Amino acid sequence: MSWTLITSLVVITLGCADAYNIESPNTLCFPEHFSFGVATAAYQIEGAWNVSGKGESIWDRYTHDKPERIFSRQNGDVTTDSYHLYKDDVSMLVQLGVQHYRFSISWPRILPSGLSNEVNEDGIRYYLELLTELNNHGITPIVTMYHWDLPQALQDLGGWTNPTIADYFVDYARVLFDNFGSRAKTWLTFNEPMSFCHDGYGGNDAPGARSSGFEDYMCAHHVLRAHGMVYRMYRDEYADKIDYVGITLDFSWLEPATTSEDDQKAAEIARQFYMGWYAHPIFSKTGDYPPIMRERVDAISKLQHFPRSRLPRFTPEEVKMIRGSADFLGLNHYTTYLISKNKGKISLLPSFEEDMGGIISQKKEWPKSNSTWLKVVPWGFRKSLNWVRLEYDNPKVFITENGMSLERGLKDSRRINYLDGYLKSLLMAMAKDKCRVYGYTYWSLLDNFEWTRGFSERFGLYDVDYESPNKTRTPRSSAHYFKELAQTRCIPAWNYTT
Ligand code: GBH
Repeated sequence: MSWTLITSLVVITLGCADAYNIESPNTLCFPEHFSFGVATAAYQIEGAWNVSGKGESIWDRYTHDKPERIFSRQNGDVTTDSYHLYKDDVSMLVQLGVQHYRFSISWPRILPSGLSNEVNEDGIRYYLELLTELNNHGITPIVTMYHWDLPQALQDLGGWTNPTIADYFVDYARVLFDNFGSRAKTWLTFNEPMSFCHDGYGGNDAPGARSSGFEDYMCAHHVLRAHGMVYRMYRDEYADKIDYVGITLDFSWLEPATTSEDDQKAAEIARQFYMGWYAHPIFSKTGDYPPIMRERVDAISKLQHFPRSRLPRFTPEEVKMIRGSADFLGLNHYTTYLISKNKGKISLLPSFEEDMGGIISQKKEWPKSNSTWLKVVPWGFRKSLNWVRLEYDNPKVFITENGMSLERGLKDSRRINYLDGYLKSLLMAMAKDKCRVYGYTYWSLLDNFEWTRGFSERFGLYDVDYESPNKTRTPRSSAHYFKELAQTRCIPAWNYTT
């Protein structure tokens, strides 16, 4: 069978809706063309941080220079070694019987200095081989261009706070479309700008700038410009080659802590700050930042004696360029938080949290995972999806991450329980509320390097033995559960107590 024929058979369908089968609790089924898959990211699984011409990324630099900021001084130098073992990964995908695989490309593996004048042929070879392997097995690739591993050379110029980075990102995207466009038809520009702008430039992730309410706003601004520019470039030059370009945003549900009007208002403002910051410019009818964010950051900047707002302004042309610049919304959803109104006085120090004006917490009774921030709250998924539906006129949504960490062990009934709850919540949002969701992606295929939390948190359907020379991967109970889900598209009736 020819290449193009194979890809057209397995292509992700963002176009048609099927009837649901949710009448009997024993047959909770997703539509026929709904796509199930799993996700990973380059820095978290590849290892091979300095081989065959790869450049240094900000996560290489950060984990090497500031090991005290990482759990147990660990790093991603080797991790699951998927650079060498990607064929093992693909055979696990085949075992699972998934329809798609979401992975990311390491920018410095392709362009060691970040710039497109020097392309690392070994980087091109690696991802071409991975894509060929996926295509040979009929697994649709969903490729993230940027999952946090910026070339260090670009960070030396200010990284995402430097306006010119948007041009370099467009150059990088062009190299990707030219080299991989014939084999990868669905692309995501960014993974969770909220995380890498707020936690990277405003906090403790690489580059660790800890400049909340200032550098995170600059980062978001240029990420949004870069995203819009890549989308327009694809529509102008690659529309015949590439099918879909979207962006992945992270949206935890934000529930008012009490029924008081203050807390209800604070929760809605928080949703606008956490989700609207990135989603409003792209998915709303009017474009630009959410009006409430503009209003609050402008006013608080003034109180703090800044001559201009800490939240940058788009030109009218930029508003137009960014508005509507996505074929679908990639949604990462893990957990839920409570919001209460912050009644304290505004300080003179810039901070995103004060600008947002809410205090974040979680209920003690919510079941725990092995990550401090992740509690099991399935109903928050349906609420998040409905908020997106109402706020942005029911956009096409693809779940690009959802999952849970546990301690080591192969019998992970608590993970199966998490999946059961969140999948039912998702199915209700689709079947009853008519949210337009086309696929679901579990994070993650296998245990991997969890950023500042090192290897201490395990999200995998497959366990990884980091001590063994070939990083042995072993399926957990949840892998068997997921296989049944992916193959039947119905939520398995599983015995959770075993
Ligand atoms: C995802 O982010 C990432 O896309 C993925 O790479 C990662 O492996 C996965 O989560 C699991 O962690 O440490 O208390 O400051 C999910 C959203 C936002 C969750 C930042 C952790 C930091 C909380 N993340 N958050 S804290």
